[in-house]
Amino acid sequence: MKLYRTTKGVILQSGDSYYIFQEDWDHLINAPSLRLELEDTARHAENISAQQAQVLLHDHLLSPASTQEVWAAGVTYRRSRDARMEEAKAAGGGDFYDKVYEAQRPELFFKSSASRVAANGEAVYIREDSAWNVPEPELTLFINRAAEVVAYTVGNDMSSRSIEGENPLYLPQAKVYERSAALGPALYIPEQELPGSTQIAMTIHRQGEVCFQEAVTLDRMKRSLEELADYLCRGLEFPTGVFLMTGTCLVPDGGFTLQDGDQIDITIDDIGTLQNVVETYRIAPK
Ligand code: DO4
Ligand code: MG
Repeated sequence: MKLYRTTKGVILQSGDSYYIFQEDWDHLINAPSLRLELEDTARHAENISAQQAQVLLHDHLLSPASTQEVWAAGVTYRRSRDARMEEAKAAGGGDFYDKVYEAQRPELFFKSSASRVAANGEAVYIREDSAWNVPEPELTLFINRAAEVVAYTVGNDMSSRSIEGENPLYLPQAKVYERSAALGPALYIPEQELPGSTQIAMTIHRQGEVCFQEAVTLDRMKRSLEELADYLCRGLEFPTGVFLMTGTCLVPDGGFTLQDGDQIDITIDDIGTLQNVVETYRIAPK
């Protein structure tokens, strides 16, 4: 089952059927038995055609984060560790990434408030003061107020590698800025846990040509999803739940940096495709 937040109401997709209904999003996604709740909703809500649903989703889709904070895990895949050790070597920060990859406690950092998140189809930003910018395609968990992982979405943890590489203490500036997080298009509520064979794929188009394309499976992650959720909820409560990006394994080579107009497509099996176009964020002069 998939849930979409739109300006016209909540859209539920169950198999090939679509339903629309009015309900408070935060209340709904924190329901104690979300799948059962949605099965019940499907029996009473207004049925709409796939074509009507596509029009609503095209014109009125919002990000799945209405009030929820977005957090992120780092260095959960070997590829991310290696790339970051390389970029931070000159600054003397390389060892920290290796240590956190091996440590019991994962790296977790605050990524975005809900109001800064880009929805599917909206622009994601790169910073004007950053020379090296990359997208990070990440399976993203929705953890409800009771600290249970109940749904998944596609996430993009946009990052400045030049700022992070200069000094790991600059991580918040490399990671947290306007529209540096994208989520969507839907919340996927599966019957069972996601299999390790779940594929995360990213394609970047520049002026109509593919300039990056790679894919990886979830079983390459060093940590379990539950472990990440558990650490996040050890010292924090989230009254309306929280989104947690789970780290990247797809890191473009050193010569690659995003440009204005690049189109980023991130697809995760069964969950969907998150598509955003890149823009440089310029603060208007005061
Ligand atoms: O340690 C810096 C961030 C790592 C990260 O965002 C990732 O591995 O996905
Ligand atoms: Mg990341």
